[in-house]
Amino acid sequence: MSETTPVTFPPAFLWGAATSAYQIEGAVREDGRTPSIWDTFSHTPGRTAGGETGDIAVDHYHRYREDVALMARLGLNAYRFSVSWPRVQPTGRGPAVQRGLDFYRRLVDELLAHGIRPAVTLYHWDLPQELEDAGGWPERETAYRFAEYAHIVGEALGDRVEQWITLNEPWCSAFLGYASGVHAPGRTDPAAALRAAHHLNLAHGLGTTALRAVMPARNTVTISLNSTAVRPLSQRPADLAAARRIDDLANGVFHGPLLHGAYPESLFTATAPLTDWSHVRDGDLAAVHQPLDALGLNYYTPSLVSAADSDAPGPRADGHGASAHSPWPGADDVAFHQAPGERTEMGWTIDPTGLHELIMRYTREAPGLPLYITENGAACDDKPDPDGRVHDPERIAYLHGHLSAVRRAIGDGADVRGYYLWSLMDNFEWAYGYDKRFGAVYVDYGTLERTPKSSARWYGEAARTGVLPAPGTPWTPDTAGT
Ligand code: GBH
Repeated sequence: MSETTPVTFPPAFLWGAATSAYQIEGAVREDGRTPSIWDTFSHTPGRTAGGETGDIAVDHYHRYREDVALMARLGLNAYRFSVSWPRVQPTGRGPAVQRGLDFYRRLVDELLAHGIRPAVTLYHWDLPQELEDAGGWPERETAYRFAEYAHIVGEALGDRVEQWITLNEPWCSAFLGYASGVHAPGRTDPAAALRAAHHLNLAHGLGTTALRAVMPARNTVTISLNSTAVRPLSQRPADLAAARRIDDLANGVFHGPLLHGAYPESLFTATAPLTDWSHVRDGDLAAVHQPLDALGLNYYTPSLVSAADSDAPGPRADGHGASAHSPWPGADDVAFHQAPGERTEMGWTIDPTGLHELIMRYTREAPGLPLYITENGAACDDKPDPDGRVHDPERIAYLHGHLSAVRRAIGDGADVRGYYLWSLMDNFEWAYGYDKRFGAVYVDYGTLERTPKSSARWYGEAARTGVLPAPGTPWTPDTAGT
């Protein structure tokens, strides 16, 4: 496709935006909600930038009608949100709190009334604190509790929501939560993180079975993975081996059981000093290996790795974020490098070829399975102009590049059915607090007023027409519309 050919998508393509409960809802003590691990973590000094929390976030719990109306005005036809587990089951066990469920019933009704298709994520990192106190994801019991919770939400919303996602990015839950500790619950125990990864896989499998038992057969169940495009720094055998190690820990640990019913042998070998994997019981892999209706992919940036002894030049990034502890159990001899190219405000290199590469990998590994890009987007240095408008040409360029990569993959035979921009609006960016803005809609954190950025108008135009507008005019400052 040449630069000037219009980039056109199939008519049924879903043009969505994504959010998650703790990042937007606020109202953390209302209607029976109890603390999740993210409430505890964000209220622990030193855990998040500036000690920021999701106590108020962007107050979506009270402003959901306004937010849905805004999505409809922009022209989106899909919305991915998550349900807060401690709103529905405050202790992580037992009967549901109806007031908690009612919020999501109202939200779904509002979306459907505006012609927006809801996609529900059951778990976007906010484990009820009581379940963490009982051991959290390293304990098998948590997977059974998740299945019960899935049953409750499936029963309540299954008649109106067709698209279901069990877990968001189990890699982050397991390895950022329990190994590097930069995410809640902030533990730094690599063996526990590997157990957590298995119990998250098990939770997905048991949760899928529970959902299907209570929902109409037309509904679809999937999982959103932050699969990683892992690139070796060079073709040296040591660097290729390092890339394979990270591929197992980033991708194989989930793709293996989910798509093929087995963990990679090489993962067992590499982690043998940490665990004998005896927490994987007979029958678990069959439980995890449910036929999926689709696959969800969240993509931001590729990873560039080498053997730690590599003498290659160039700046280094350790891939550990703010922690001295690695999120990669058993891979202390692997070095992470900054991939070349422009970066977003997160410091993540912008590289749409990684998205194309992962879509084509899924197409090979899971033939026939429809794919959704369940998150993709960029943090930019957004500031309102004196006239109050917010212009974000960098985000438009990012979206144009990545949506073009999606379109290219469709041309190459991939069955991508939709795209959810991360994120609908600026929100609580976990350990980074409110400083990193991922929204297509700007939020003034003083007034909580919402203002669509130029990228929101650009994306809305793409959603309404099915064609990517050129990234330049009329989206540039002087000519952009309202
Ligand atoms: C997603 O996580 C989350 O689902 C969403 O809630 C969040 O707001 C959004 O992305 C933006 O962060 O860590 O330097 O080695 C994405 C988490 C980002 C983790 C990329 C791995 C690799 C770069 N992933 N990261 S680095």
